[in-house]
Amino acid sequence: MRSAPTILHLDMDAFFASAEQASKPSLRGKAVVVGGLGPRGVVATASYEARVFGVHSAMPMAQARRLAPNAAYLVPRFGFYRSISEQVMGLLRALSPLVEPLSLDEAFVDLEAGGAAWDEESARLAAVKLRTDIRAVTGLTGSVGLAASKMLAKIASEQAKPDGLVVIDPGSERAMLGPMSVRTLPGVGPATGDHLRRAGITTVEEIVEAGEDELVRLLGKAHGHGLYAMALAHDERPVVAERETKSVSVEDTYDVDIHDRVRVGLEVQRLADRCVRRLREAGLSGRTIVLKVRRYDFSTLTRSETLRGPTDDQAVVREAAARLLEAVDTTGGVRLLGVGVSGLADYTQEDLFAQAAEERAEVDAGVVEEGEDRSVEVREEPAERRWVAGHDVRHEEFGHGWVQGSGLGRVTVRFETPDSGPGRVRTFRVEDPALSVAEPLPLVSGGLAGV
Ligand code: TTP
Ligand code: MG
Ligand code: MG
Repeated sequence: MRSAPTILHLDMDAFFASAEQASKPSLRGKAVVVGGLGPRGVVATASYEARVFGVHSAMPMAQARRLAPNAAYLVPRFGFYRSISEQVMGLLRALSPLVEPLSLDEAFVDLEAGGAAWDEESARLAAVKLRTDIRAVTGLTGSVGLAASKMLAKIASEQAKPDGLVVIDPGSERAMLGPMSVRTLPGVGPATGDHLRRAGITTVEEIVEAGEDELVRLLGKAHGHGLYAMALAHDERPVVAERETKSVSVEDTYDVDIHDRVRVGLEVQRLADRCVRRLREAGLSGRTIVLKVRRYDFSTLTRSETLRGPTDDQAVVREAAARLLEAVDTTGGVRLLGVGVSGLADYTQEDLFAQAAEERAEVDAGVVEEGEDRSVEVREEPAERRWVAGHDVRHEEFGHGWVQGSGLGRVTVRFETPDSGPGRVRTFRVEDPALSVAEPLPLVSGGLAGV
């Protein structure tokens, strides 16, 4: 392990909710909950003001409404968050060629590789400047951890939340990790956490006490060995900009074409399970699930679906593959099937999967036909669903605003912009011709100017 804390981990604070607050001045300092508003909707995230009431990610929306009835409830705007994410990742890439994004709001940076830092002091300076730049460019805050390894840098940024910087001094790692929950360690999700708890292991210290042999007995060779090393704070994983392994996939060719739809479904499940096994063996998880089908006439097509966070969960990969299969015509018979996972990461965000699996409507679905241009399906929006809570609109007379609510043939709009004060609310008929859907405005006027 290196001797200076030059691995940086950044994670934006209450990302979706903060983006909404920056976009809508009337919501700043208020409880904001972003998530699916449908009957099975869950919370994507809550502003820190809403967390005070106990609202958190992956909680059913109905429960959030009971806890925080006066919060603002908004539908996620992934395109908007992605554009902010690109600005943030751009700032990170200016620091080092080795930037490893884990999700829209989170990445590792190897400061040493970019020459941006070589010891604790220079690392601290780079981190302070980064946080200032992020604020200037996006108007949002991010928390930063600095340490000598990826695992510890991530733990540090968690401790720094919200809007802070924490440096873990090399040498102090083991004492710090000892009393922490096993769930702090990478690769320990709810399932592994439960498994360890049943064996009487709840803290990192207890992993060390149990010993490597016991861990291997409980979790298998690769996982047990890896986790034991993490518990000792041994983490040599490099920050990788471009993963060498771009995807993990398995496929089978059949001697006789399969015609039976049920059998095709079972084969796809089996392949999904095998693929997950390979993924786990490699200690990876991935965001994009790919289904490959070669038909009786050798026409081959692939379908893919991108989840909001990386998964290595068998049920999630199975479900995604089954959904993708639904859209494929196999009536003539199939001669080859494959299931793959790409968009690989070595961290999983397990609460994301449950949500991704539940809320199909909000999953980014992409369709790739071999030999054709990449095309993304766009669904027609029904007229009555045009005014989505939280989305931006423009009125010919009153200018830019956002939908505060709609129903009974009316839509309520609050007219404000990121650099205005809190705005006024007006109500219109849903079919008012002066009102149209608008793109989000940049959070900081001038965007990247000066950076
Ligand atoms: P996180 O970084 O986990 O959470 P956060 O940024 O909202 O809050 P924190 O300050 O604790 O980092 O996730 C980033 C975004 O990903 C989050 O704003 C919304 C989305 N997300 C989901 O959609 N579902 C989830 O279950 C989680 C955890 C996050
Ligand atoms: Mg975050
Ligand atoms: Mg995050």
